[in-house]
Amino acid sequence: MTHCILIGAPVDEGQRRPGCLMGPAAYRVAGLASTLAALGHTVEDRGDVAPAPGRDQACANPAVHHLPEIVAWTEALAAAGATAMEDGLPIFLGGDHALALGTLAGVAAHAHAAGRPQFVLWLDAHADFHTLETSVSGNLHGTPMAYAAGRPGFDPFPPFPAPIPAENICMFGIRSVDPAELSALRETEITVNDMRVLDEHGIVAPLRAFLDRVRAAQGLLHVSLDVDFLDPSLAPAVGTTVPGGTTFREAHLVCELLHDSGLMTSLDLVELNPFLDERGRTAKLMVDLVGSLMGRKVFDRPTRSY
Ligand code: 4U7
Ligand code: MN
Ligand code: MN
Ligand code: MN
Repeated sequence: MTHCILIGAPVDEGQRRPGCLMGPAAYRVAGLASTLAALGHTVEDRGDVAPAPGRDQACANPAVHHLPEIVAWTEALAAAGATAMEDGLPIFLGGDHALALGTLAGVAAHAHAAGRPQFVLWLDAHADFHTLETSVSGNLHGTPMAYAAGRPGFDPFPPFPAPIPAENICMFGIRSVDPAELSALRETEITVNDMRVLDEHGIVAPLRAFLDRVRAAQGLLHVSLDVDFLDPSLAPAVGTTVPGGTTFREAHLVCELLHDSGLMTSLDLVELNPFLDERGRTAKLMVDLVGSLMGRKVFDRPTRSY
């Protein structure tokens, strides 16, 4: 039994297609709390985080937009995240992926204070490894992983509390990386399991290898699940569709293996844009994936399985 803490993060300013701000409401309507309760967990909904008003921020890259708002979100979500880590398992309901600038800062600060290494599992079509200088779109939802890894170029933001070592970061589902991200990633030891890796080796062996490392280090594990990790044919409610994403079963299997590992300590659900959904199917799929993450299964193992 886990104490699940729902934290709404209706961030919409990290990209240019309005609608992600409706994400927390859509997860609530799709039955996230009752799904968790039915699995035997306790659920505390802390409502939506409200950021302070943005302060003017200087930025050399003219493409970057809504920087004051995203800095304010980062501060508010880092505080909410670090507090929630004391009390249970925070589940951040996005909101676009810029919210992870704050959630990663919050969980990393908590891990640092607790003397535990922080790990990150990044489930996304994109690496989100831009700095404020390299972003071409200027959309800050493309930057959180770079901030958390301690890349320079985030001066307007609070200094990242305890940058996450590259060896502790693992990405799955990657299939759209910009040139500046690629050259930066090549300089790091971040594990990038792109779709080619998953096609060739399947999802199980690379995921187990990473989870074994988390366990051996007694690490805390933040999972950041971007809707576009899934193939857009399954999950249409997203602004940045990229073909060739994970299948229904691949996504559930990742969640099931994560549950069996018992290692996940915090979770982001990001990039859901309910305005683009088809009768709530993407919201419902995301809630079902959280069900798998939190222990739903057909048979309780160990049973005779085959
Ligand atoms: B998401 C992009 F150019 N790299 O920087 C950019 F391809 O949170 C996309 O993963 C970023 O959905 C996608 O704008 C951010 C683009
Ligand atoms: Mn993302
Ligand atoms: Mn993405
Ligand atoms: Mn997106």
